[in-house]
Amino acid sequence: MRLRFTTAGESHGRGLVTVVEGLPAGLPVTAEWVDRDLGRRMRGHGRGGRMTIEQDRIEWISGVRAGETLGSPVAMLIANRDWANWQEVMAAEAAGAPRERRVTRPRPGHADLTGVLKYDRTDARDILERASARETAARVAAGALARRLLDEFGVTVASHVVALGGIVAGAVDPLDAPGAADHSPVRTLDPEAEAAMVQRIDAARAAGDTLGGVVEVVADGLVPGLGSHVSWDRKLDGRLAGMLMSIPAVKGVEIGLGFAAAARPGSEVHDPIIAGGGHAAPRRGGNNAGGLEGGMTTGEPLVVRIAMKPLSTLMTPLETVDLSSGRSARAETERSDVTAVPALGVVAEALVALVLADAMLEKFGGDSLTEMRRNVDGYRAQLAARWSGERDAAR
Ligand code: EPS
Repeated sequence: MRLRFTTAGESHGRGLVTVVEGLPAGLPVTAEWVDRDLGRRMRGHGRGGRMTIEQDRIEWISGVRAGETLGSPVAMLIANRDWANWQEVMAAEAAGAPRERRVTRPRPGHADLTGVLKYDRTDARDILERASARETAARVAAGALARRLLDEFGVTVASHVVALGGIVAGAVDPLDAPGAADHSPVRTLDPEAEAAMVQRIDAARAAGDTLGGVVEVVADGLVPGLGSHVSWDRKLDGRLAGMLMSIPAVKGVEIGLGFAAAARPGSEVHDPIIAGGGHAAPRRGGNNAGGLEGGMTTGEPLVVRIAMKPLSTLMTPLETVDLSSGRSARAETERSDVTAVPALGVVAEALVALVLADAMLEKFGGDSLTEMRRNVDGYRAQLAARWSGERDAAR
């Protein structure tokens, strides 16, 4: 792995920290660029009260000077504004003081119960503070830097909601409407479905319930050959699926036609390769593969769908056990969202950008952006030469 990142921070602690290592030197970056994605993650109909408290933005800690990366680890801090209300509860050192706001009624579906068993805790807050999807803000900050690198090479990553609470949006190619999803309260591109999704969220809120859904991420402008067929851990399909499955509440990932391909004969699945004739590169007669063949990008748009289960904090709580008495109880009703599916798209974009930037760095290396650009240009020229016949002539 060339581009590594790690995050630290509890949901109601002082803040979230992100460290990104492996970016080339000389990449122009601004806090505004990162904050734009942080802002996009916070929006969406169905979000809870926390998003009215926070104004997520980063503070550079290291790795950037005069607006450019140095090639050293980039560290960023996102302060939690809510920390002001939680300082006593979340204090690192509270000698002898009784713990406040203990959570002893674990929420089915959350990390609460298994976490307290595994980490030998009596207060599930010790688990939920880190299991909270608040951590995804730190990943979005890392992803914004990856997106900045991809942007230098004309690669774009976008997303839209294709299903929410069982309402399915009509098929739209997000590449035809760049940025349009950000104008929808549920980040969908189908206005009819949008109205129905908003209604369903309102009904779920009234019922104290939560909703899941499906988002699609599309990356365009990729060179063919990112990832590799040669070893399992270099296959891009697996790297994308693993990364996306690590998002809280995500239960499924599909690439291209995904599960639907399993029901079709091969003749209706594989995208024909159509000769360009003469000096033109061949083109593909479709993109059921979702831009990946043999664990490598084909150069067609990368299309990934991600399914999220409904959030596990229900305001009409489910049955659980009280850890302090061992008796049956109703689960904790910690503040939460009705749905975070619109935000999921922004988080998934960030993680797809991180995987793609890592694959770009693996193929094109480079300590500096200049060096990386030279390598990318060289590869592009090599590919172009193949179809022009120059390469064969030179052999
Ligand atoms: C989130 C912040 C959290 C939750 C949500 C995601 O803030 P708080 O717990 O203070 O309300 O709104 O977390 C969950 C849904 C969860 O299950 O953990 C955020 O910043 O995205």
